[in-house]
Amino acid sequence: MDLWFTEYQTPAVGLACRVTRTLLRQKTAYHDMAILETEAFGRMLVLNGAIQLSTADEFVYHEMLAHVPLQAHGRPRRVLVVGGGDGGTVREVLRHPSVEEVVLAEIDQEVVSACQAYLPEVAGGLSDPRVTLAIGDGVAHVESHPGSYDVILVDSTDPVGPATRLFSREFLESCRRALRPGGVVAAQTESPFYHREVMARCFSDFQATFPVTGVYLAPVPTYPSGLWSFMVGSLGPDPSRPADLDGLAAGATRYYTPEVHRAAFVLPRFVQELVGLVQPAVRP
Ligand code: AG3
Repeated sequence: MDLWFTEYQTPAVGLACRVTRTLLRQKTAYHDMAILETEAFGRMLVLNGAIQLSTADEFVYHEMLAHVPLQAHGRPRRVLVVGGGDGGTVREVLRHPSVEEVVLAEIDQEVVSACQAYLPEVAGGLSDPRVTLAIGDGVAHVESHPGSYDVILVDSTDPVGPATRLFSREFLESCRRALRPGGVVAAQTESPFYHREVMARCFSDFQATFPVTGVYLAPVPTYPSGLWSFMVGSLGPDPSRPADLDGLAAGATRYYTPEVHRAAFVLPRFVQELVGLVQPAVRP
């Protein structure tokens, strides 16, 4: 039988993958969830039709969401992950020797359980003694923890449904208040090809909220357009520079290196224009 899953990334574009096994299909309170085995990308977590990760390329996304802000901070001890119920971001955070506690504020317990069952290489870190699971509303968690975290990582789904509030200026404000001095916030902020308005609005919100901000990019083949963006807001450290400390063991990562960290902030002209870092050029 020839089974295919297609994510419709726009009404006119889809990414179609041949499915060798459907491991799970479940309706939760928040998501229509599937875990699929695909021929091209390994296992995949799909929520409401959108690919959240594949075991072939999740390392790029999770390493870049976690290590850029953690390395910029230098000595993170308490870290919050909002969303990210698959555990991939937490797994990367745990690689930092200075980290003492990671809190995962995820709204959907069923996503956590499914990933623990079917994606152990992604979710395995969730049983680490340094990890606390806070199942519930991430916005409420951030609001009720002022001055608590060195680094906050927003590992959300697309800005539709439950995740919409994670893309609001009020939420960023609460994140700033939840930071300790010198703290850093990073968020996944969609594709510069398909989500220009989201990126433009998000970056102006970051700039209005944090004294130091940055935008960086990484390739994620299974996400819409394959080019993904992240934004970072800092109360002190320059986010584009890894602190001069030997935080990560050499060889612990497959995508992230200090050189990749700095290079990821070098933006193509059209991305600089769309987030307002340069004036749009007048082109013939
Ligand atoms: N969160 C970002 C997924 C966005 C992908 N969008 C899409 N496929 N339409 C990923 C969660 C992984 N921890």
